[in-house]
Amino acid sequence: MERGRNVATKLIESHLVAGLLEPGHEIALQIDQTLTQDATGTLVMLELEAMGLERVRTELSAQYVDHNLLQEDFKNADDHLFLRSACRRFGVWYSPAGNGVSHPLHQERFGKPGKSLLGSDSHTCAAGAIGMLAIGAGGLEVALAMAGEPFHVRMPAIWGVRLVGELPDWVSAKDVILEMLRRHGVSGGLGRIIEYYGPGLRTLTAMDRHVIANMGAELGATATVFPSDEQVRRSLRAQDREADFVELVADDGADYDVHETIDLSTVEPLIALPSSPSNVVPVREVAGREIYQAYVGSSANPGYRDFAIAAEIVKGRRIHDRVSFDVNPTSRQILENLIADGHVAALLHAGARLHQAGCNGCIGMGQAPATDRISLRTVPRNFAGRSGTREDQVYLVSPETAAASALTGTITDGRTLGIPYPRAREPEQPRVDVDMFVAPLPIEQARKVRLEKGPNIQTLPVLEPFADTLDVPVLLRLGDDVSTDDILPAGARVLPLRSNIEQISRFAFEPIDPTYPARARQTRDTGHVIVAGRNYGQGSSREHAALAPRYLGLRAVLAIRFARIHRDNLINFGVLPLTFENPDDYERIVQGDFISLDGLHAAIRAPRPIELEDYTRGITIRVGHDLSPRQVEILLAGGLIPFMRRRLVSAA
Ligand code: MIC
Repeated sequence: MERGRNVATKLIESHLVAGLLEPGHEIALQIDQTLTQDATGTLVMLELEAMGLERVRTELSAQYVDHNLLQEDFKNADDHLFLRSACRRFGVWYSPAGNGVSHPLHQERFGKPGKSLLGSDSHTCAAGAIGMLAIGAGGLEVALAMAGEPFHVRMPAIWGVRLVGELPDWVSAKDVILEMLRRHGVSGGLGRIIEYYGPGLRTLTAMDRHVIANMGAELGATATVFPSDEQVRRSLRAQDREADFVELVADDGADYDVHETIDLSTVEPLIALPSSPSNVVPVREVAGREIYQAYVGSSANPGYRDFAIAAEIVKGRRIHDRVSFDVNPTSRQILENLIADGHVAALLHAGARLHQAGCNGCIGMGQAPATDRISLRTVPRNFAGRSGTREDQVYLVSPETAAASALTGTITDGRTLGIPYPRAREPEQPRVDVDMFVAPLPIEQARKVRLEKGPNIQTLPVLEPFADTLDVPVLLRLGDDVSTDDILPAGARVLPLRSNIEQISRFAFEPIDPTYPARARQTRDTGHVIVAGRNYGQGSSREHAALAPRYLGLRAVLAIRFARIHRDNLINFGVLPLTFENPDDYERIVQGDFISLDGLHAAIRAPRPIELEDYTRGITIRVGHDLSPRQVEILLAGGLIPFMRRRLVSAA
């Protein structure tokens, strides 16, 4: 008997262009909408220019300016103007600086249940909150989707998480996703779509679901989906968009490949300790530690409710005088509503520092904490140094825990404050402010638009085809869970260089080994490799983490296992991701060894292990890859841009 279909399967089937719906097989998906943000969007627009695209072919593409907001010099400002001109040129919606954070804005303004969304940001998955198939990817993949190409991904296993019960007071959606991270760690979601279902959904609003879906990225999941139900209808109605509501729920008797249950009534306030989102313990276990900063905001807690609850907790009280209480509103619209309802006044009066709507300190764009001092943040990631302070101590928490701790100056479980749990809900009919979104120009006008490029905006480096033989040194040997923040840091110093690969490459692996860029540069023509452990490249989708090392000579990475987006980014920029046939061999290669890989073209095309000679150690190690036939051709061409160019030429 055929089993009922779950929401994830329905979404995949309705977008399937090619491939078998069997976990692990490569499938091609039709993309309806795209999302780009400024830190990754400039490369995407340069890629569209390189492809000679006339106009995007999606149903809707939107570009947000939310990351690079500090303007210490001309670079970020130039990027904003470049993006505005590119939106006018290519037919993309433009959301300017100060309008707000891409993921919640996109969900509220453009998100549609049943549609697919591809975004050049790992947290694009947040829109799964309203029944979208929303996936984060590297910028090149998004550029292709904007050009009308399908997106290729391995068919994930569908992981059904049944929610029962109701969250207790002082516990909110952030604690649910922290509970998932406590149970499964930062690679627990690899190769999976997480689908939440069950009676516990009833009390979770669309923005609560956004919190949970957003940090599915921290589990390494391909996507997270929720059904489109009455809560979704209500959220669209609140944005004057009820007409866009479509019901999308699982069939009766729907089944899943993997099963899990969370009883919401048993979840307690949780906290992720430095420096991984999966170092989760109950807040009570670390209560009393002195803090320097409490921080509310980011795409991981973006709802009106998240700010309103913090405001209600501190209302009429004063924060501790050691604490920097940073409030980062999600959007112009949410800020207006918080002002109208008196919440901003309550926050300010209690001692909060109010910042502009945007990502801000979440990626180290300001608000860096003091050395070795504890910063409690509602953001999605706490990788070491990401805050901008090298010796940071960032803990991930709910808005309740952040606000309670701001008052006491120590890590505090709100339940011990001795005050009643305030009620704070999304307003049924908020003020809707969409005036700052700029609609695409009609095509006749768009054709005349010239891209406005400041001096820091450089064209992409040209990559040559992949070599048949590698005789190269191992320049780095890294551990498990290396993040793209380790590979190519963000922060106010480095983010302004996102449009300039030559400049940004000087920061590659800086947090791990600052000598790498100079050593690597010497191998630009001859090449080098890197050895890594499990879950290599977790975190952000920034393709700079693949392109900058490639520019410096990286040709292959040997790892025990790769994170999805970074692995694809490596291939798209002509770097071969190899895995150890026997994970124990990881221990046998040493930094500084010379290795050789021969006859690679034939070996990569053949489905058999490849022999790697480590001639410093006199050993042979078997490695393999799991590239699809399409990815093999992309790699051999030197990456996705030369591959597409070749395809376009042969089509012409
Ligand atoms: C992040 O949260 O790490 C970022 C900054 O949003 C990135 C994108 C980027 O590096 O520009 C992401 O999540 O993909």
